[in-house]
Amino acid sequence: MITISAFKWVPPFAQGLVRDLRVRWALEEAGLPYQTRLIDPDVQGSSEYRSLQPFGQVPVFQEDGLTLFESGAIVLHIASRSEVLLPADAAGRARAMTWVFAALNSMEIYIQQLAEIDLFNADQQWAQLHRPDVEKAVQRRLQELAACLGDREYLEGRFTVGDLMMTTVLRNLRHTRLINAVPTLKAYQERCEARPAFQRALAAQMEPFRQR
Ligand SMILES: N[C@@H](CCC(=O)N[C@@H](CS)C(=O)NCC(=O)O)C(=O)O
Repeated sequence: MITISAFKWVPPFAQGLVRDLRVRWALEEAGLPYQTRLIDPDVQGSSEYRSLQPFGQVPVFQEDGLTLFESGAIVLHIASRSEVLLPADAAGRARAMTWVFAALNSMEIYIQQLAEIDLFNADQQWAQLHRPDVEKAVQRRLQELAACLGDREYLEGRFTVGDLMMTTVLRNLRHTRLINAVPTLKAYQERCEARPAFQRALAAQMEPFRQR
């Protein structure tokens, strides 16, 4: 049985954003059952957990003696087992994987900077000075992504793991109006998040938070 790690609890601003969401979503799309290991800060700091995830973060993926960390690597590993996530043809697979890296390397690095400023450092002077430039960089990337998407439903025409990763990255802007300002992306994100597999993944992440 696949086991993934996730947090027992996170503050409301992070609920629905924690990176086990993308792994849960991939597992749901692939139809692979899984169980969760819910952890807290004590476990995060333990040598046992660090031996699975060197940085003490979630998610960790475990199955039959294989342990993986880094949500991108985990999601690609899951995707390799499902044509829902990765097309059968080699070129299609390569293009879908390219979008996973684009989401993580060309979008998330900017979006994460904005989230760090707004959610963790809003009262710091350096953050206030830096924010306009970071917001501009995010806006530029969003416009470029929207231009590339054009009037297609998904980045490769059909849904792939690239859309899954891109959607989870775009969600980190939910505290802003930046996605709303780009109607193509707003519709794209809504389309991806309407997938039943996403809804199941989100409900599963939120479940333990509600119990507290
Ligand atoms: N690059 C890693 C980042 C993982 C990550 O940032 N996880 C966050 C939750 S979304 C975490 O565990 N934060 C707690 C910490 O860093 O101590 C991945 O994609 O798996």
